[in-house]
Amino acid sequence: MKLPYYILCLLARVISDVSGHQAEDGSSSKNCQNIREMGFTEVGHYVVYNTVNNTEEAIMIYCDEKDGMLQLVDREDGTAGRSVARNCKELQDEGMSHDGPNIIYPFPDHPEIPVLVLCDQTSQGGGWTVIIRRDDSYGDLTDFERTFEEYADGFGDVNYDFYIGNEVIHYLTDSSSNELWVSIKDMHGELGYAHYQYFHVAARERNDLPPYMIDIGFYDGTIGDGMEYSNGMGFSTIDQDNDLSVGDCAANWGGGGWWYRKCANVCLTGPYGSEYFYWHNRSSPRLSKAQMMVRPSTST
Ligand SMILES: [Ca+2]
Repeated sequence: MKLPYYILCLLARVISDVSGHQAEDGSSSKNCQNIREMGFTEVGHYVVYNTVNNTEEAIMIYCDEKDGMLQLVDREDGTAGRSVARNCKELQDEGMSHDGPNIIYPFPDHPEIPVLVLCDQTSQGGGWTVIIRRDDSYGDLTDFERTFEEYADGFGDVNYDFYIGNEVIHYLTDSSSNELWVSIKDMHGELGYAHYQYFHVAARERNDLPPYMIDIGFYDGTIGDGMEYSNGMGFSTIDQDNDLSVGDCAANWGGGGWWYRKCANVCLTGPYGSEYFYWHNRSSPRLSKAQMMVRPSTST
């Protein structure tokens, strides 16, 4: 099977966190309990082996102090099977009840491919998959001046600041109707949110649409409908100008990728501390923190 480049990048990103473990007697770990019995006590991702149709299948699990077998579900024969959750809402349905990183399988054509994401299972009922997080209090800040390919693949660290990637955002929002929750903290410490009952990012390549076109609506919140101005726009980066400006918004606005029009009322990817990391119509538009997260719509 030939995998697209962005998926190989995602795989490399996830697998680098992981190592396989085998007991001294040669038997393979099947779950977090086995991992612990072998002396590993750290929370994190581990590879275990389950026998499926007489062959050993390597799967990745997330072992946590509280939830133990978070990433495992029981098969009918009593052995542990891999979670098939496509997003953090499905992980919540499987029992994940705290905030933190976990593995999802968001690609319908490649359901075997894991992606490490950050889940928020406590805000507004939980079930949220975080798609971007900025926080200028982190010690080693991630650079958001990136190419179109980097924004497609995602970058950063889910434990700190990161962008999940437009491929993942597309598939997360394409499988069902999704809502979006944006939370910000400005330079004066004021908090606010914007909630959109509808949020969709189209595919990278569709003849009739610009790449990763945003479709967003049904706002409520405390900080104003800053995203509406971007509605219907494709995604632009320093090396790919899909905006309606004569100039190049991404290149001229500090380097962040965004759904620029001429250019934008809000931007959550601009450089930390700059006027391009901001939410409009505020006494203090510059931001210190920002987060966007998505969840399958609960209302019909
Ligand atoms: Ca332009």
